[in-house]
Amino acid sequence: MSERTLVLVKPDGVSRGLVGEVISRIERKGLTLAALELRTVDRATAEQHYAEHDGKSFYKDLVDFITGGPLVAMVVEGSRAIAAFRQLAGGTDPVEKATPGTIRGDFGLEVQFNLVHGSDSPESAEREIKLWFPNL
Ligand code: RTP
Ligand code: MG
Repeated sequence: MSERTLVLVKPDGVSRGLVGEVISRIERKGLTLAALELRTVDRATAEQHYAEHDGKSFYKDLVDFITGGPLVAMVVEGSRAIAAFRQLAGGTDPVEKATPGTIRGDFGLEVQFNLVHGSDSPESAEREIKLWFPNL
């Protein structure tokens, strides 16, 4: 059964020229693109996207960072797409958690600059796809 997930190449991934690398890994895994757009996100959208982290110590830095430059938002589709992309991304901390062979493990050093986002559950995916691609 096919599933959809919301993937972001965050501003650090875009500025480092890793958009093609991320898309290539998604495609090689066997997942497909249902939507894709380069955009600079406004504060309200970023705050809704990361609402679960409101109040945490890193929340303001996270919203500042995600709104600080263009990012690539996409809807990725395929069998078990949510878990499959989280596997490609690797753990949140690129050094402590992500292993080599994952996007964060191969290209990241700092938890704030961990290059990509992927929805973490079917409920998150539905909410995030509605937020980023309301017409899809
Ligand atoms: P994401 O939502 O961006 O895909 O990342 P995630 O599920 O792996 O991690 P999550 O817990 O949802 O955290 C969201 C983002 O907040 C930043 N963060 N900073 N201790 C910290 O400074 C800290 N913890 C989390 C990361 O950029 C993380 O991706
Ligand atoms: Mg998350």
